[in-house]
Amino acid sequence: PHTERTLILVKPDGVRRGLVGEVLRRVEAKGYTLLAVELRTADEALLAEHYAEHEGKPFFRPLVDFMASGPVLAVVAEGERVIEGFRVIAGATDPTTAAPGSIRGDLGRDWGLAVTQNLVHGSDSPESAEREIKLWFPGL
Ligand code: DAT
Ligand code: MG
Repeated sequence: PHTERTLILVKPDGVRRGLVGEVLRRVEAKGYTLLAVELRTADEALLAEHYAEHEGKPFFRPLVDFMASGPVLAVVAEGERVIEGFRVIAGATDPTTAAPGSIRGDLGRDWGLAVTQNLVHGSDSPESAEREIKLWFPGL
């Protein structure tokens, strides 16, 4: 067995569009366990830290501004290879080419060049997951 934890975010576009339940439904239907779920508006410091790997890129500032534009649903989910598994459920970064059946492929609408508003975030490695869970849920 390879039980892991991952950090999932329903981004402000997903919350605004009422897709929180839809995302959680897909996570639970797959068999992952929810360990923490919290709706909150993140401040810029947290978001800059969360997206530290993208600092200096042209989309960094718009990305942080967008992520601070409203509440996000922060989730810690646990399960067998959940880090990779949720990335598959989320689909490719760009909603235009994300596969049908994935959250971004089925529901993403930010087609075109801007891929900032793509509904969800999922940690991309065990190291990222540990770092991000500590950041969003220091007590967990
Ligand atoms: P992912 O969220 O699939 O892990 P990422 O870590 O490369 O993608 O980028 C983080 C977020 O930044 C992504 O969800 C949307 C935004 N983003 C990435 N590339 C972008 C680009 N070229 N233009 C605008 N936003 C971008
Ligand atoms: Mg990423």
